Amino acid sequence: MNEHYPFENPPLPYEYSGLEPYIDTQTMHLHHDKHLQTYVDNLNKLLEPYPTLHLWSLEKLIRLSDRLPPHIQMPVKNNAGGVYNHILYFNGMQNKEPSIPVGSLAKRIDNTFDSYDNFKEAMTTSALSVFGSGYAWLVADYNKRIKIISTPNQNTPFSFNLSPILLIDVWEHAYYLKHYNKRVDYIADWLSIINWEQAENNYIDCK
Ligand code: MN3
Repeated sequence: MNEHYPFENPPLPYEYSGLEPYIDTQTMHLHHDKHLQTYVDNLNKLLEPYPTLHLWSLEKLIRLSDRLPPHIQMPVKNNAGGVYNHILYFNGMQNKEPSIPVGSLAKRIDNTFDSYDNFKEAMTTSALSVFGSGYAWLVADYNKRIKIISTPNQNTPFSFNLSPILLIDVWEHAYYLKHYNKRVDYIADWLSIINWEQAENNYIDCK
């Protein structure tokens, strides 16, 4: 699923209420069923007239957006980014196990940030620094070195040749119903439900 056009909105990997009390059920309904669905629908509408693009993956559409017909470059990049980022974000959370780094990524976080607490602080600072809408990311370069970056709008780390490991959506729709304007509280809640097994898999898969 979602190898190429027509893209679909995959179901959440947990119940809508599965992240309570950190992220509320209503936010998850709106975020998945309305926001992500809109990106999926817009992307499919944009690609529909271009059969030659129907076998392109999401990642290829984002990475090679400058090879698309000029007038769809920006909207495809934005909407493909919206689909890619949200699926990664939803898959990157869980509320079943204690949320602590595992495997090779846990070691790398200790080496890079000295401690998990320092990592959390750096991630919080980055997520707070996003002006307006965007994301904070843990990413890896081609040497598997990791760092934290932030991006505006629906941009992705692919523009910098970096591979995503995990991300936090700091668009207000991700937290406003529960956390109001207190982004810092939402970040703390997100840090409690990171799916570190998934992050480790993403790290292992980094090219
Ligand atoms: Mn969002």
